[in-house]
Amino acid sequence: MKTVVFDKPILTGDVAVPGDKSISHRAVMLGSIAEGETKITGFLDGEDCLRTIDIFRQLGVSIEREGTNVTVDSPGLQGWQLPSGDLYAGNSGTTARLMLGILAGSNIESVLTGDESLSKRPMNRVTLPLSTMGASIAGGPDGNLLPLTIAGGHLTAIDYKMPVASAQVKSAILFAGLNAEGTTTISEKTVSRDHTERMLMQFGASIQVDGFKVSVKGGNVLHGTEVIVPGDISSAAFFMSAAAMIKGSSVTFKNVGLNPTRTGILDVLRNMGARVEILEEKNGVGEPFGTVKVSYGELRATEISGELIPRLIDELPIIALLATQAEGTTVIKDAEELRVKETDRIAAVTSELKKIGADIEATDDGMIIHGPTALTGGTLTSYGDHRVGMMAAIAALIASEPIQIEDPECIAISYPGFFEDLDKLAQPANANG
Ligand code: SPQ
Repeated sequence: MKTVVFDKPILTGDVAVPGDKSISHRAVMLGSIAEGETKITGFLDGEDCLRTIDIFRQLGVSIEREGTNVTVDSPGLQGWQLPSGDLYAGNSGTTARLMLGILAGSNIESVLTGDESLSKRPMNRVTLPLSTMGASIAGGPDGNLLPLTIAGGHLTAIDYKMPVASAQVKSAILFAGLNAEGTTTISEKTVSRDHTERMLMQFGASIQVDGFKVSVKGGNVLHGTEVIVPGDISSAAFFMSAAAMIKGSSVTFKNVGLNPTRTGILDVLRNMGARVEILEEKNGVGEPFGTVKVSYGELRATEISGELIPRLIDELPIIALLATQAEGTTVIKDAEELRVKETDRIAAVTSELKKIGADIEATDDGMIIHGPTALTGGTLTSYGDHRVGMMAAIAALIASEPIQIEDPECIAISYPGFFEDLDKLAQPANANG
């Protein structure tokens, strides 16, 4: 249990949030699939990404890590060794789903497991298309739940139309496609985060992106390279939202990822009336990044739906809190995917914000929030979900009484150092001049 009492009225200054979780996972995965050395800088040393490293070490890949610098030295996927035990993905959906695609095309037989939350999350969105490619995956009801046994073997390319907008499904099939006979093509209805596509190009895969379609040719050997991981905009979103809500606040985010498939939060902050300035934008190798300043503005309600949803899916818990401080009714819809995250985020966010006085209701595919409302204090649970835990901590900044957070440790899944950065940014009002 952690009690958060906000006794400094504004947030101001600079912060460099930790490395992007999605990009960190993929860098270790592709570094391990590729032959030779991959050097990663800015790696996220959060719990989820450490589970990905552990799995590849068990498969015989040499991975050395000094803080956020990681060196992967791999014989390539065909040279991996049989693991001596189960491969444990912990709480990480990305690790589990992407590993299924990778292992399906290897020559390894292994068992993939996860923690209690991950063992309830659906895997058949990945195991069904992989089975069509010829993958042998057994376990759970119809291959839907961990633990799953994967016997790697010969795969055949498919042409797959994605029923859900999911970067994890897309990435799992692309990874399987690397080792399949023929060219695998995936069509999305709405573009989801494209880090896998960008990184496959960096590692020398034969990949083509054409609007909503991605194709990868099987059989090419990948070679190790250098990956620079920018700061995670999904982590920055918590302090961006705090700065937008607290009068007098202004925070500058350095080296933060600005991939357009992830910047929906900036569009929402602008639409709601916060001040958002891109001070610098660079096109790094593979991923754009830059410096962003977010300052307080008088907030108004907005609607968040359709193609915007995949561009900010993980930011919806903090956006719901933001909406409690906006004038009018904010509607979030088309976000039923929130129900199958680390927890049911529609139910969790609604129940926790209601406890402290928010006027919020859950719908099947989103939330409706009437604002502005003054928030009181109380005990909030994270449900073991890092994004709900951080939302609770930011709620404490605007609540009239202290907020206790049950199970705050889960925040280290994506943002180790979250409370230290919060302490650094919190200032007495006169610090802003
Ligand atoms: O890895 P995990 O547990 O699935 O993490 C989450 C998160 O909030 O950190 C979702 F719970 O992020 C997903 C994200 O929602 C990470 C991700 C990726 O790296 O590919 C894609 C999104 O999931 P999906 O199901 O839409 O593909």
